[in-house]
Amino acid sequence: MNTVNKPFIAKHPSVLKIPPLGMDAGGLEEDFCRYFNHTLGWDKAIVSSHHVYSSCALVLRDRLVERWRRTQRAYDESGCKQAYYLSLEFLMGRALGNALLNLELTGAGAEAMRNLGLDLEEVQELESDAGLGNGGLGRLAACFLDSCATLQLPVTGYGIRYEYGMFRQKIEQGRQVEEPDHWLRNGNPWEIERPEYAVRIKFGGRSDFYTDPDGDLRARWIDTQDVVAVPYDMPIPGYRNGTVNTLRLWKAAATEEFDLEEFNAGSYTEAVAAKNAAEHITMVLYPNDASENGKELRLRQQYFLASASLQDVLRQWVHKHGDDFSDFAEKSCFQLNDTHPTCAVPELMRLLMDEHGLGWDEAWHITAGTMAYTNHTLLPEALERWPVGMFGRLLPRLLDIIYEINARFTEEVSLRWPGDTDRQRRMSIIEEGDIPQIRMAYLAVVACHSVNGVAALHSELLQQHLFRDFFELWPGKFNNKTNGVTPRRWLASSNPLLSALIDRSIGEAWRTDLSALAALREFADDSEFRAEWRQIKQANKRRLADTVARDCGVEFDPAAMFDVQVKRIHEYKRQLLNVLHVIHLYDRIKRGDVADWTPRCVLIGGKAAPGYAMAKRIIRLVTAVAEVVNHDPATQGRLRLAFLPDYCVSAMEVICPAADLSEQISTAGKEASGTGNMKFMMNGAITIGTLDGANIEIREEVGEKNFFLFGLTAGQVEAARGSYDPASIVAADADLARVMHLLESGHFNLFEPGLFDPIVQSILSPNDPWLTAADFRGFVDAQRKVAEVYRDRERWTRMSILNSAASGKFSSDRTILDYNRDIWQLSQVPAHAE
Ligand code: B1H
Repeated sequence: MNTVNKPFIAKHPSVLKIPPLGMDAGGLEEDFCRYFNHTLGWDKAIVSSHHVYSSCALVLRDRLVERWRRTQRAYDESGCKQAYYLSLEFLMGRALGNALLNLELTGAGAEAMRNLGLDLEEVQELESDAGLGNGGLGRLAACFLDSCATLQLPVTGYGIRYEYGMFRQKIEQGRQVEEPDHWLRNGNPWEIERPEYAVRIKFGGRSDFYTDPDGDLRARWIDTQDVVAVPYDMPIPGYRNGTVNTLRLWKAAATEEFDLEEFNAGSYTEAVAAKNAAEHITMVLYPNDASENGKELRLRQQYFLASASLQDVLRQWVHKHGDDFSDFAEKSCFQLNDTHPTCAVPELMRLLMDEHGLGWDEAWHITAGTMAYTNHTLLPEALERWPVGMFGRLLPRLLDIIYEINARFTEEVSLRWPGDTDRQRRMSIIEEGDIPQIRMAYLAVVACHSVNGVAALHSELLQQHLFRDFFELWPGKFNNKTNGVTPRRWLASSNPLLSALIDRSIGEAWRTDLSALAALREFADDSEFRAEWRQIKQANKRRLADTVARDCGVEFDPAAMFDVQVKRIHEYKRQLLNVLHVIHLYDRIKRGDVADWTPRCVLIGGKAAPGYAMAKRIIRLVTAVAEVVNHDPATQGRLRLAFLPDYCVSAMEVICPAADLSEQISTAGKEASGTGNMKFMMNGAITIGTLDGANIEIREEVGEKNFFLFGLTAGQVEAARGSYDPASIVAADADLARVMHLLESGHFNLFEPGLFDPIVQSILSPNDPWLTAADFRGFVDAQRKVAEVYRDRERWTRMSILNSAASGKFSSDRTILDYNRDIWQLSQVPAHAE
């Protein structure tokens, strides 16, 4: 490592004084002007709006850094146990509003901006989302960091600093078009580069076995092509508690000598190309929420993250304890966010054995003792497998270690079930076949001391199906941790009007103890309170209607019911079922079946993986149906449909406060948890949903009367396999038959015949895994009930309030306390007062 970049340890005490929280307001304006005039905005020729935003961000960052230092010092000095959340995705969204809220500066910030003739909300809009994630899994990681900081738990996030995050979605001629998301174009004021902590990452080469001076057989990984990982730190402020945790993101860079070697050989352009290849590793986020498997670059990303993060943790350990790892497992815990960072298992073994001289048993004890695995999906196509050949070429030393883990594990299985070779084959980490594959989920289960699912049903299904054999072997490893979302971003910050009403009614404690919202229950019977609740929903709906008008060109009437489904486009999530319902409503209107009609505006939004043709076609269907419905005079005042382009974190902040009805209609057993469902519930939307994922727990909390249930259960879905006959379902249901006829007749694709044939075929296929036709009747009936209840405004409002009131369980604070109680066992460590 470059000596110039060695950390400089300051001996002098900090000279910075931090005023108490909320008293930081003084000086906001001056500080802003200083940044704007002296550092950023000095070129008067360009009055750049992004300089306004950057100046604001830097003013706040200054107020975070001293607290950041003190928090990290408190962790370091207390010698407390620490946890590391390893994730290929952190879907952070915007940081400015969050920093203001957590520093208690929202009001003062707005005033400072006003005094300068600026509008804080407009400034906030200038920030690009940090879209370093696909959807639920990445956003969960972001909510968890917020909760850990708020609970003052010593948890560090480790991820990748993708140059390009989740693609931007445009809709052109009704179709999804992807555009690169160059979110760093204008710089990122929230990150601090830490070149002094850069580490080397090995790829390729081979294992070399040798006998050390003690006569022990050891291995080293040689002839490698190395890449450098450079950390960038982002501050994670707790809610008004002085704590600032760290999200450390790694960027890939070429090694210096690699450049030089090539350069000295006279091949300057090759040297530059090599540099490029190295930097490719962290260039772009893979945009698949249920992955396309087997891409080598993706494996490079995964190993890069695992190795860099582990080396970083071990460096800090060795700095304090030398090569004595006897307490390491008691003081550290790694939470693996799905199998994506599971290379951490063999990598920790390698580092401990090859680099720090430990024996296998000791290294295994530490690895198993520190690693915990969260599974997020049962979908077979999302279960990661790596071809042994590719893995061995890229990470030969890790493959040795995986083989050894598997050999020892297989031995354990054969001792437990002697002669059961079928079971040995079933449970093997290596799947044999023409192309042998490494089953990453099995590797994670074998190596980790804890395996959890993300909602009660999901955890149950993991034990009964995917990990059945393993559950038999080690029942104590398995546990559930129902997901949650942070109420700071998803209620306090995104819904200021409702937050203020709640504060006035029951106090402010809910922001850090969401179960306090239960006190809202008694207000459900207060008609004045209900009127206020309704007015706030109306105001939020007007704001969303503006967005929809601007981005979709569709007029939404805030007096109508806002029926919303926003999430990744995937067949199992059944946006298609939603569209079939819209077509059915349209058909009813055209038939004149409009007595006691409830006007409804249906909003659908979400991104399709670029290679997922069926998902893209479903988007095309939404836009085609919208085109017909919205332009038919008969639907005026009754029905609107819009597809919202580029659904993302900051869009959800406008959407969830404005929804009346939350669509959570996945095929039962397929959605591991869902987290959008929780954001909607907190903001007083009522759910129409299947018994899937966390919906089940949502319904339990709010009571069955306040939830619109429909559809097959996971058990019934399972049982339907082999006997499903959609054609006869269609034949027996006049409404569905009419909907199918409209689709088949080309009513929505007059100029593109055949466009929706694959969709029609999928619905009519006996092999349709999503059972769309099977749940149509139940869905339509439940929607009729929804419409009827919505017409009774007082009743609806009561249900809306009761949903918010019952959402306490779905705070990520509760989830994190569960992780901490059962898996991490960290102490809460307040930041140093000075
Ligand atoms: C979830 C993923 C996922 N489950 C592969 N699995 C990915 C799989 O890039 N990849 O290869 C990325 C993401 N994401 C979601 O996790 C579940 O579908 C949701 O039900 C759940 O709420 C969320 C958080 O647990």
